[in-house]
Amino acid sequence: MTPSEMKNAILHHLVYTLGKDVSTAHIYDWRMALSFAVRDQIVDPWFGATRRSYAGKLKRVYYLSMEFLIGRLLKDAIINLRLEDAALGAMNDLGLNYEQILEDEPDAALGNGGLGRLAACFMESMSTLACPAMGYGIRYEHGLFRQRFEDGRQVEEPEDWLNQRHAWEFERPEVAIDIGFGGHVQEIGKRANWYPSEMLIAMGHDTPVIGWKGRWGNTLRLWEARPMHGFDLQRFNRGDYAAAAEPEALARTLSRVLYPDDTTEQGKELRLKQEFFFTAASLRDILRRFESEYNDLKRLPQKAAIQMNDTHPAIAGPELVRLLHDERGMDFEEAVGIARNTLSYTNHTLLPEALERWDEGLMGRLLPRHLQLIYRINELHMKDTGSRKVTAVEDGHVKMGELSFIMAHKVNGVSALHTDLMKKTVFKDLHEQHPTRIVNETNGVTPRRWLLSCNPRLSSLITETIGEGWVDNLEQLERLEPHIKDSSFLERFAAAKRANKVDLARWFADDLKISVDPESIFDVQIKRIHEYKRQHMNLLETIAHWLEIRDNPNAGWVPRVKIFGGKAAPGYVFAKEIVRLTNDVAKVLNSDPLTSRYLKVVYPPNYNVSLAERLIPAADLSEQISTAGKEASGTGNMKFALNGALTIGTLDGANVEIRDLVKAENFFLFGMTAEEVMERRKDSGHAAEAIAKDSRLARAIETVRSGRFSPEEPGRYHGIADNLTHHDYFMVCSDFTDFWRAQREVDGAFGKPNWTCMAAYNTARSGWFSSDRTIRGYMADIWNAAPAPEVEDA
Ligand code: DL6
Repeated sequence: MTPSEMKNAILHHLVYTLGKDVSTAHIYDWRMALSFAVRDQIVDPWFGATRRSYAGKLKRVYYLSMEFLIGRLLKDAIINLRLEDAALGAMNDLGLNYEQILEDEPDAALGNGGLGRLAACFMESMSTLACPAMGYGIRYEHGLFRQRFEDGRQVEEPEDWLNQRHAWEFERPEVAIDIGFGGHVQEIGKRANWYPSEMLIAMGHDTPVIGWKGRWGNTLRLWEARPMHGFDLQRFNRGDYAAAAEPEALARTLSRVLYPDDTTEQGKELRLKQEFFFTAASLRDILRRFESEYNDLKRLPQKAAIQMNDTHPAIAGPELVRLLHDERGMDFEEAVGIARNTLSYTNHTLLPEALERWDEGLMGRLLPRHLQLIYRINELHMKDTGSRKVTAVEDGHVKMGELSFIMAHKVNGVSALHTDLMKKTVFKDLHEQHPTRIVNETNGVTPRRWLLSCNPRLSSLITETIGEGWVDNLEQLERLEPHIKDSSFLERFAAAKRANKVDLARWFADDLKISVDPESIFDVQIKRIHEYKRQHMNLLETIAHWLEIRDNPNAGWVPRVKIFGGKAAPGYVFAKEIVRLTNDVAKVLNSDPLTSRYLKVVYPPNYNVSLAERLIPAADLSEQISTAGKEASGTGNMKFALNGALTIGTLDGANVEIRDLVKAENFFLFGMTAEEVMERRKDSGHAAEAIAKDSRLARAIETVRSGRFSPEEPGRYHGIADNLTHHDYFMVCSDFTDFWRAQREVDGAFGKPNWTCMAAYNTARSGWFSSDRTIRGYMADIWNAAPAPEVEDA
């Protein structure tokens, strides 16, 4: 497409789709017009892919996920369709600011963090690899809350991405599926009819996901909850307006809000309903499609692979059995076998509090037939394995991890270490019973968004050096290695990083009113706020560092900007205290005339995908400092390494594999291993002992306790200080001394010529972390799916 063709398409949509005239158009109108013009280019390859899937009778992958953290889509589509020149040219011609238009798009924040972002990367990779696939999730009216700081405290506000029309989706009113809850079951022999007492409709909205060079396009189908019987006119005519609208409001509640990644009990019933709602709708849609092509349900596993992204869609097991057994008359054991061969399950966490368990009473009330089937699935499992242990139901709870395991033919972890720990801990017994079921698929990230799109300076340098094959074959980055000896390459590598830092510094100055020196180390920790991720350890080290600079301000300190980003779950009190402490520390340090030249803290609010795209290309140092054994994989760690940041990290999650690949000398390792953590935890005095041994740590904790960062409320952080001193489950104190050592090693290395070499090695050796590689692994090891043959560039 030429710039002038693009311009005409934009003007056409401005007038005929948006009903606006050039003289009255707002930035929103221009953004929508550009989006529609780009979307037009997606439709043909997207239709083509669907047609080829049907014509070739290709096996399809169905990715069921409660979360798809997709972020903005406009730039992604432009990049994948290679329309940058056309779009930029058209915008220039129209006298518009391209960057500003891209920035106008709201982030689709339909996820909490890693799990949801992984699902989004996978969707893009499946399209790039021409793997026929469909993503299924919920079209939340409000995605993850918007974070604001008030007096340093996190304030949550509703996120309203759908206030404006969503340019990328196609409404599918004809894809409307009845979903029931509650009611009673009438057993007929071993089968049963379920008569739900509450009904609503799941309506589909399709977003095309276009792969690299537009070779293939898959669909992300998100379900919206609609009432079965809308508005009650009789009640309305009687003047009871609120009651008239009630059924509609109740039904819509189901797809209204994304559950924050929370530990509270409230609202659990709604969450279980959400889980069943989207899973049941997706399964019915999948079976409908299958039955439109084939008439033998035994072939389902050959033609469909259904991936359960975590346990949120775990009800897929019993629901698929119900559809096959109760509704289609298949023998129960055969139905279980077919369901299992079709389903597979990804585990994303070993944290006990994050493993879902549903109260049997609640499950029986909402899904009476499913509970009966869960008991039968359990019995069958006991019979088949000769075990006397009831696995999926315990202490009045249905354990969704175990249920998923039993109903899946493959269960995967998301990094080598995590998979290994899964076998030894949460699924130890099940692993012994099914030794080949657990496999590893280390996570990955899409290089299109996480390098090509977010870091144009580094991308151009890479393409000029080794050609553009790396974009869909990331392991080609290895070809950069010989150039790391070349001083002009290194200069350009360093210049790209520096320019990214200058851009970020400008943004900090303009948007946050904080000035930072781009010559400083940009040290970044961005992720959900959680004790196991140990933002508070990072803060303690910052405080200790600050105190030391104050003691001796002229000791030639290496300047640093500590950058934090992340949201705390609204019900997670300790995490919210960490948020507040970060802001309070920033306030004190940034205004300290003795030290602020050397140390600043920046915490931009509302961390999201777009902010990550801004921060990662400018980072020198990536903080991956979780307590070993707790971070299943991490994917931020991969994005940073790919963009030439060095990692300071523990041997946790995928850090282990990153360090192996980028080599130990290009990684700042510290801390205990997962085994050492487990061993040390046995000593109840571990924290006190560590504090007694390290005066820096003791002083930093005492400074927090003293109220230095909260003079208006000196006791504000006693909770944090006490927790660290007496409890410290996540081993902040025991790892602190080594963390300090590693940070000083960073100071020593930064600014030396070798730093750029180390950074460039990180980029050159991160090719393995492409989500294309991960998806190839799923296709081969789990889905038994093949790419569509002979796809061509659009
Ligand atoms: O697998 C994606 C991502 C991992 O990289 C993170 O290490 C892990 O914490 C995250 N898990 C979740 C929530 N899990 N649950 N439930 O986001 O998954």
